[in-house]
Amino acid sequence: MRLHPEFITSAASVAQFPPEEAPEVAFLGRSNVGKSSLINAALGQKIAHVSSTPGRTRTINFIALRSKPESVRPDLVLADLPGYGYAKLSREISAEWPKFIEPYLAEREALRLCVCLIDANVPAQQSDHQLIAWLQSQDRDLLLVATKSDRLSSNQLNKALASLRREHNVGRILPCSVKTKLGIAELWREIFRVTTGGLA
Ligand SMILES: Nc1nc2c(ncn2[C@@H]2O[C@H](COP(=O)(O)OP(=O)(O)OP(=O)(O)O)[C@@H](O)[C@H]2O)c(=O)[nH]1
Ligand SMILES: [Mg+2]
Repeated sequence: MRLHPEFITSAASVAQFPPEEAPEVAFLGRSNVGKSSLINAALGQKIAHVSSTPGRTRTINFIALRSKPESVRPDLVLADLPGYGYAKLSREISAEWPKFIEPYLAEREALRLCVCLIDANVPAQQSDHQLIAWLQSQDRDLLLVATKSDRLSSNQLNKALASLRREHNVGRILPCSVKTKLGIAELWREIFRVTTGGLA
C-alpha cells in the first residue's frame, strides 16, 4: 500500500498538538540515534529533518499518512520526538520533557506504538533504560529498534543485540539500517499490526 506523507505541525506545547484523528506511532531515542532518518527511510521521502548536529529535533513533529491523498483525515500519524541524553542539551531537554513530551507519552490516546531506537554500536545506556521502563510502567506498546546496524558485521550485530536484549530486559530488538534498508519492511509490519482498524 502506498501511503502519502504530509507534514502536519511541530509542537512545543500540549496546546500545539494536532487533533487525535488517527492512530499514532512515536519514534523515540537519544539524540543522533537515527529517528528522523528511520522515518524518512520508512517513507522513502525526506520529510523529517536529519542533521549531523545532535539535538536538532526540539519539537514533536507530526506527519500524517494517507492511503488516499484526497482524504481529509489521515490513516496514520507518525510523531518524530526530540532526542534525549545529549550532554550539551540535557538541561534544556529535561526542562522540555515534563512540559510536553511526558504528557504526550502518558496521555495521548491516539498513541498506539512507541518505537524506541537504540544504537546497535553503543552499549546499553541508562537513559534508554529509564525511558523503556517508564513506558512499560505506562502500559505503552513498545518496539525496540537497533539503528545503524550496517556498521557492524553480522557476528558483531548478533552479539550486540543479545547484550542489549539482556540489559534492557526485552524479548526482541529489531535491527535496522537506513543504508541497507534492513528491518524497514518488518518495522511496517509491526506498525500495521498494532494500528489495524485505523487503516482502511
Ligand atoms: N550508518 C548509518 N548512519 C545512520 C543511520 N541512521 C542514521 N544515521 C546517521 O546518524 C545521524 C543522525 O541521524 P538523525 O536521523 O538526524 O538522528 P535523530 O535521532 O533524528 O537525531 P535528533 O533529531 O538530533 O535527536 C545522521 O548523520 C544520519 O545520517 C543508519 O542506519 N546507518
Ligand atoms: Mg531528528
